[in-house]
Amino acid sequence: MYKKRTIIVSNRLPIRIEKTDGELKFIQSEGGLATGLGSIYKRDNNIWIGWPGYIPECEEEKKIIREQLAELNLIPVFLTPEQIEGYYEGFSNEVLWPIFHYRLSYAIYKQENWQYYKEVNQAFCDAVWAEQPNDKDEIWIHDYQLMLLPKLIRQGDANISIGYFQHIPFPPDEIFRCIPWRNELLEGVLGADLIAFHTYNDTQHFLNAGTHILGLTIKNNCLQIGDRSVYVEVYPMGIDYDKFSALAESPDVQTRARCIKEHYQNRKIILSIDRLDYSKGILERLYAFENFLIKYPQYSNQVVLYMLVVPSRDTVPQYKRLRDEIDRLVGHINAVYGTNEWTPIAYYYNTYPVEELSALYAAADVCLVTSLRDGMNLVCKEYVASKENEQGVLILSELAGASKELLDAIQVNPNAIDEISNAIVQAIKMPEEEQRKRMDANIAIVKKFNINHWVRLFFNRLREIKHIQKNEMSRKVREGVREMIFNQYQNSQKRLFFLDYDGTLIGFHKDADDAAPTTSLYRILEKLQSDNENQIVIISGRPRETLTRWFGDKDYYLVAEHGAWTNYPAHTWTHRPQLSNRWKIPVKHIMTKFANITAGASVEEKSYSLAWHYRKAQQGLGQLRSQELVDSLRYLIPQHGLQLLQGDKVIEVKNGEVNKGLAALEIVNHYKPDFIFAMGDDVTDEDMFIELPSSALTVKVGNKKSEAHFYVENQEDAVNLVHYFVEKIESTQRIKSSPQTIRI
Ligand code: GDG
Repeated sequence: MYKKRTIIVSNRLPIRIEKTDGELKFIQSEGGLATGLGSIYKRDNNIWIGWPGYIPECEEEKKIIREQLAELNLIPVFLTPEQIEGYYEGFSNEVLWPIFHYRLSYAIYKQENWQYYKEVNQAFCDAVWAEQPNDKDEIWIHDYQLMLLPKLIRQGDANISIGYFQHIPFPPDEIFRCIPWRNELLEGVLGADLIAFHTYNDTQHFLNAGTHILGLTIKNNCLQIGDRSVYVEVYPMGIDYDKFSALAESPDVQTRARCIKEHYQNRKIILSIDRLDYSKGILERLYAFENFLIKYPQYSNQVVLYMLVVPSRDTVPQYKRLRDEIDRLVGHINAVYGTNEWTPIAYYYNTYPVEELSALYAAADVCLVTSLRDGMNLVCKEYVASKENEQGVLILSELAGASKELLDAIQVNPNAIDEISNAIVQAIKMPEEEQRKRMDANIAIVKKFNINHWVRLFFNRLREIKHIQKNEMSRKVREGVREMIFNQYQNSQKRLFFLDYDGTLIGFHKDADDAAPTTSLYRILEKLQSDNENQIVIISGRPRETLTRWFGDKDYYLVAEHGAWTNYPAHTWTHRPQLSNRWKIPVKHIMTKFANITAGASVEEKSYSLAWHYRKAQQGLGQLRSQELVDSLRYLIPQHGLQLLQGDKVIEVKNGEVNKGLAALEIVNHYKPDFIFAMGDDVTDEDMFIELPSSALTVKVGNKKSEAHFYVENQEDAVNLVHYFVEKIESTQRIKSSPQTIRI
């Protein structure tokens, strides 16, 4: 039996390669992601693909690295210095990073860097395919450096299982829109089946980008890409809780923590740890600390800000400038406010072993996180995990993803300098009991939603989604289904075809009158009707005058206004008896009011219904107003026994006794067909799918939730299906009528 594999792909492998005295050393990363995924990629024949962070000197060295990494289940993607410069530093860090952290003015758009980004994503794709994955395997792609990869991989296998997780924020769609290559980036990510972010807001921004920029259709958190449903969800990343909590308790770390406290002579230690990055709000933190020293001079000599900044990207000019500014500000504060016995800020630009971090977490009275934007921020979670038996207070930026989970931290706006200074005072003065209560609440969250939980949830959901997609696929009209329908067709003699009009036989137009039948549609319908055993029924929401204009001279039966009018059986129009129209006055009043405040919206009056169209209204605004309209109409609906239909860019209110289902059923009961085919795209067609006998072959246009047995992807495929019947009918007629050759 085939054992499925998990393939992790990220920009960097969870390894560092160092060369000392001509010897290569492989140092495994202790980062959160490496730990969380460690239990997966090290197992069986699972693998992790990524850049090893090292440029080999020759082919021979590449070979050695490849072999050594293979033993650790790691597959390297080697990059040239030009590729690293263009793809990583140029595009990822100078376009995507600033834009995704809401820093539009920091973005530098260079076409050549985009070319490198595409080239390297392709190189990653080649590396994935070199491992020959199949659709039983699972691929998990990490982060913004590889946004094109999901689609590139998908092109090699339509069914392969792909998850994408983005560790940094996703900005509002109007910010994302600024990137010249935004469509390609979005389409790239949408190659995945499950796309996940740390916070709900990020998912909403991504969904908005999908609908507003690419014009995709959406249902809840699911975007439709052709016939594939792509889910966009929230999976806040956790940390290895047990590791951090055990480390903080260990005797060595405890001893070191005591040393640190003694070194600072039991002054209150305010800790901050971040990579050098403008998104982390390091300068703002320093301004706030200075403000605190000015505003609360009584705390002079009683606190120390221990600030560890981890070197990062300091070849990028923006980062170099930031580093210089931090150096300057720290120097300024220490020089102006420090004394002989006291230096307010202990600043280190360095990387420490994790044991030292742990001791700092254990020793710190306050942890100060002031990110201006942060996907999650793991430092604050590590601090919390180190405080099972220690006191401590977390001050957390409300603009870090972690703030959505750690509600018991003191939350601050990182731009509000005064608010941060006050929060420092609140933290220093916080009674022990309150500290414990808040910390315990945060601990409970960090402990439960740990890194293993995160990995488990993600894979479970990816599997569920593949299952949902598979079910959807089995409902899709493809060759097997078409043949089955045609077999039934051939074994029947009295056939009814219920065909909805707009969105089924013809595409939507901004102007309803432009949606007249085309010559080719007439031709197809004529051919279908030309078999004496076939009977077409056009069943539509359109007024009867329009249907008469378009189909009045045909043998088809017509049902207008969702069933209020029908020309069955005598080809003359009759309407359902005793329909009241009194409700129209208040409903029309409300609809007109909304049409008057929404440019591009209009009210259509039919004999037994009123429709509020917003196809021509501004994207988003039309949707919003339609919802407000629905809310305003809500109380009138039950009062007058009405039915409210939310169709494609239309809100329609009609008499409750009128519906396509009842109209179709009446025809069926009278006509007594032995084959029923019904196809439609709208909510109004659902009534028909529900009411018709279960043996009816019902087809929904568009892969939306439906009572229909089958679906076709779009309006073109709906017409193609009718066309398919016609061709089949013609070819079987030809066979029947061609002279038989007699073999002797
Ligand atoms: C991105 C997103 C998101 C720091 N200094 C040292 C050291 N660290 C470790 C910390 C922590 C990690 O680095 C930093 O994680 P963050 O989450 O704070 O930030 P980013 O690196 O920007 O990560 C971020 C994250 O992805 C995960 O999705 O939370 O929002 O920007 O684990 O402990 N580790 C060691 N020595 C150090 O000096 N050993």
